Amino acid sequence: MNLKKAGFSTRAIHAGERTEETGSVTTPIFQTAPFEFKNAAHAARVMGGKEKGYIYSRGLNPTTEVLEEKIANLEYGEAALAQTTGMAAISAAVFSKIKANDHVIADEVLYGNTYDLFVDLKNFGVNVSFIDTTYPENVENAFMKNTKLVFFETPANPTMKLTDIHAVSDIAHDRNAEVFVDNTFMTPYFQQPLLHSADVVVHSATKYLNGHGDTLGGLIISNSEFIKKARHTSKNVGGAISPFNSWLILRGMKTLPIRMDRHNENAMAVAKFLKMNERIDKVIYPGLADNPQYDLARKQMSGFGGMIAFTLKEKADVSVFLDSLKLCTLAVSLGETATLIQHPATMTHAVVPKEERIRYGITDELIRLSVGIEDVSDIIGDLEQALDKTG
Ligand code: LCS
Repeated sequence: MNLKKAGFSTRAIHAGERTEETGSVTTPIFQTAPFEFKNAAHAARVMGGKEKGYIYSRGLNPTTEVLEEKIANLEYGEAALAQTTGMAAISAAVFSKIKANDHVIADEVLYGNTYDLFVDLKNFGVNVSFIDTTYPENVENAFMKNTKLVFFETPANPTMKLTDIHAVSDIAHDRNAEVFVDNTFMTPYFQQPLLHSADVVVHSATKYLNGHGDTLGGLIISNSEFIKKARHTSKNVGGAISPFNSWLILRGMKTLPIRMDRHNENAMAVAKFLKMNERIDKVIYPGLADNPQYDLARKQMSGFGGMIAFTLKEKADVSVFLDSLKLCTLAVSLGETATLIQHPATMTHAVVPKEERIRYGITDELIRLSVGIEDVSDIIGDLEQALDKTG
């Protein structure tokens, strides 16, 4: 069957899968570090890149390769590289693109460690401007002669603001720079940045792609030439994922479409509930029709996902509310079956200096909710009883 033309769910299950050698119905876990060469001449051909072959799992592993082929298919890329964490994927992608004396434009709202990575780049002679990429004109104005890369998340962690992938890609390409998009929150089920002209997509596969909160993982998707460079970087930096973790993510990805539909449906109901509650000031969910970026959401996303940001009216209510929850789990991470809730200012974004994070909208009153796939009445019931304890 031509999987390129098959529907998303069929591709999520079958793309890349390689079972023909043994008849195994699921992809086996090749839990090995090295691979045996047939003979010295074979070793010379494989080591010299004249023949494809497995050498050592830091570079290529058959189980991980299936994961790479599956995500490349789903994101409409030519190739992909799997890494041990989302941060390993982001750093391998960035290190494969930029060098000393380059300039990078990054959105000011990024997952805390991604932000911190870009701050640290100055130690390597790379100049980074943090701006609000929500407004494409800001990106245009931030360009310098040596700008090589524009990096953003859409929706952004944790404020849920969106960036117009197509508009920013057009601006960057006119100026000889590339656009990297972190697609963790949407997954390829709801958003395919490469189809909106982005050059590279990165993921924390720890989140929705794996979906069960039991492994870390990261992915880079792009054209074959870029992935070749990234694989070279990864071999030197050493970010290879373990075959077992690749297998867990592969297993998770097979149910991605049905999980995402449920996350989306539950989050919409929860966002509508939160909007009506008097203890709450603002609810930011791209699927709410009065969200200022609703039109952009509809243009570049086919669903709105499971992530919601909201602010309580009173800062003092934050800890009372969080401590009163019984079903929603107080934990970082996101995108798993269970509903997770956290306080960005003291948790995921504690590394961002206070003044900056407040300027970016990561205030002390902001709460981030990763709506799970439990019965939505139970999620809402738990939020309601905890909100009732505040004030
Ligand atoms: N990109 C985004 C958008 C993320 O949310 C995260 C992690 C990463 C990249 C890094 O991925 P990792 O290395 O953890 O696989 N976000 C987390 C969060 O919001 N809470 O804990 C981790």
